[in-house]
Amino acid sequence: MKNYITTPIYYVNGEAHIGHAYTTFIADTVARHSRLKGNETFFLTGTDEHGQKIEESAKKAGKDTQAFADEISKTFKDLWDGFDISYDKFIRTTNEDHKKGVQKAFMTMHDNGDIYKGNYEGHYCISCETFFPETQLIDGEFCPDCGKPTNIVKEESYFFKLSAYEDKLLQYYEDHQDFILPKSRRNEVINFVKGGLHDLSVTRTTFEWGVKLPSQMNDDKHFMYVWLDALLNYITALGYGKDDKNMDFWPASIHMVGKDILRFHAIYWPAFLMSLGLPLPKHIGAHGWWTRDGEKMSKSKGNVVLPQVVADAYGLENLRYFMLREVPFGQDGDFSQRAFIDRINSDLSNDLGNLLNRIIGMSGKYSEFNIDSKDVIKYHSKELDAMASVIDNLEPFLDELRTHRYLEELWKLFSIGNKAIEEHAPWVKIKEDKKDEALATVALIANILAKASIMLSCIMPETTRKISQALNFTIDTQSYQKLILDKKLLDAFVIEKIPPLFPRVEAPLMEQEQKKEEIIAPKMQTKKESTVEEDNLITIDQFFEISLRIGTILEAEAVPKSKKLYKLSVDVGEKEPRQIVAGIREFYSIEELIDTQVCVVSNLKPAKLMGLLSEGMLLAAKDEDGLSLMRPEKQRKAGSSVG
Ligand code: ME8
Repeated sequence: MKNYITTPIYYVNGEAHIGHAYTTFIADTVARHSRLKGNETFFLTGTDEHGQKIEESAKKAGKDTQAFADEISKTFKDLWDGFDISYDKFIRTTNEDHKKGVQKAFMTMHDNGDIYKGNYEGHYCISCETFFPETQLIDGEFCPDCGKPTNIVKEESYFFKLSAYEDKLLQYYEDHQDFILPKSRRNEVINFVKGGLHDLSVTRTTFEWGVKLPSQMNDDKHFMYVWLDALLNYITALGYGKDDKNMDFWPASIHMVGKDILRFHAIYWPAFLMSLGLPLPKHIGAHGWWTRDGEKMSKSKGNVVLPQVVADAYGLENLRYFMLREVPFGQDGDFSQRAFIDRINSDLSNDLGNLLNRIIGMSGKYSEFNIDSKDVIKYHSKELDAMASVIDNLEPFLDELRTHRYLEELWKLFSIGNKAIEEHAPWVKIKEDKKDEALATVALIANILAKASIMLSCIMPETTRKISQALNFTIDTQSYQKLILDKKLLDAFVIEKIPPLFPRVEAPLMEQEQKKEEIIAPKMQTKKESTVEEDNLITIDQFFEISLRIGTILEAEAVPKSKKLYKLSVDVGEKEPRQIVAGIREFYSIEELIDTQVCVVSNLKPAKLMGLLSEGMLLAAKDEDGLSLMRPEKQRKAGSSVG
């Protein structure tokens, strides 16, 4: 069987964080397990390098766009290489082969009657590289996905006839119930399609950092919409548009993505593929968010946890285990060192590590490290049956990407082992002169560890390699066949003493985080039981991270082409007044603002609204009847702190 597994191609607008690592870890796990089973496997990852967002990030960094993309793309590749991610190809959308493939696809869709020229006017979010209808905007201005201001873009554009695919898509979801994983996300996609699909603008004339239209189109003004360009990477990586060399891996077994980009993968991408006459991927796996202290982690927010820093502190494979065990697939998870340390100490050190240490110790004492499975069936058929039933039921969890359940079930093997040691107490059997029975228990544990290691190898490849080395066997397709499928036992061997694999961790290891963790740890540990209200509490320190100041409005003018915005000049006690763009025009006249005081969030990252820099935000209360600015009851000096 051929399996094709992909990660999203990551934007090169910043370094990878643990959210990106999570997607990559799951995909790597699926790819490794597929190879273990003897399937021909192609695992793709890479970087998404076109579009306005990248162009602007490069400009901000004062770099040439291609040089900037090269630099950031390399940080992703280096990270995955250092993490031993088993990808077969790292694709970059600025590669010539990819661009040719995109042009071929565009031409094919065009020739099939799915692309036409028209005009587009809409609210565009550069950060998400997406248009949104006015009805979806927050306060008529802001992006419903990332909260940033949108810009009104009016331009000539080529459109893809997405609307023509509504019924076909709905039929496909109906016929393939497990197309979207977890299944709980199906309805969200189905409802979106049922709500009506608009044709999709697939070219832009407002930027040039993208793939040109095919020369046959004779239209130099237009560049491909970055999502059309990006999604096609999944086939150009296989040689589409060049030599089709690896197209026999198509359709993909799974596109692993975060829930933020499910719509692109479950709606747009299948429609593009239908237009190209290609089969659709078998599954789209959409996982949840990793948050940091309850907030979405993202490059643009700057609250990221860097995977290399965590891996250096706690170990790469501990991190893989933690991320895949801690969070039910599809749900959001919070990164907490406390929870991480608990997993290392209880699951890895106590359950798995101790079992290995115990049999190394016992076999050393009782049989000079010799282990022989010959009497295991005689004394431990109950445990062997229990073990077989756990293993028989394991793989469906991985097929559905439910890694937390997969690991939870896998850990039952260690419980079987620990219970057998307590029940059979080999040290008592030795004293009672029942050496065969004592050694059978030791051999049972060795077999449990061997089988568990094979099944755990996709998640902890290096750790399980060390265990298999101690147990004198190799984890590969043959041992998978023998010990897992054929349910055989290990041949007699001499166990190799190895140092403990999982030293206990007593305190947070990421220095700069220690203080913060101490404050948030109790909340994290009780998270599952706690109420929503408790989860929303913040500490006084967190409150004081926000700088609130009294500001005096010196000037106000309406922002052209906007019904809602004023450009204000506000004195917040600094040398120069600040420019603040505020969406209050419907509620206040200019006269009602000038020379009055307001409350300003003064340490907000500057942002652009309608192309104007805004260096702060005014506090206001809003309900269905209107909006009121928060003002000091009596005049205060400009710049006075509020709190
Ligand atoms: O969307 N938690 O690239 P991107 C969990 N180039 N996963 C997260 C995460 C978080 N906080 N933040 C990011 C793009 N991710 C496009 C994709 S594919 C044809 C084009 C992961 O760099 C998650 O997998 O913004 C998400 O879908 C992906 O990174 C987005 O990466």
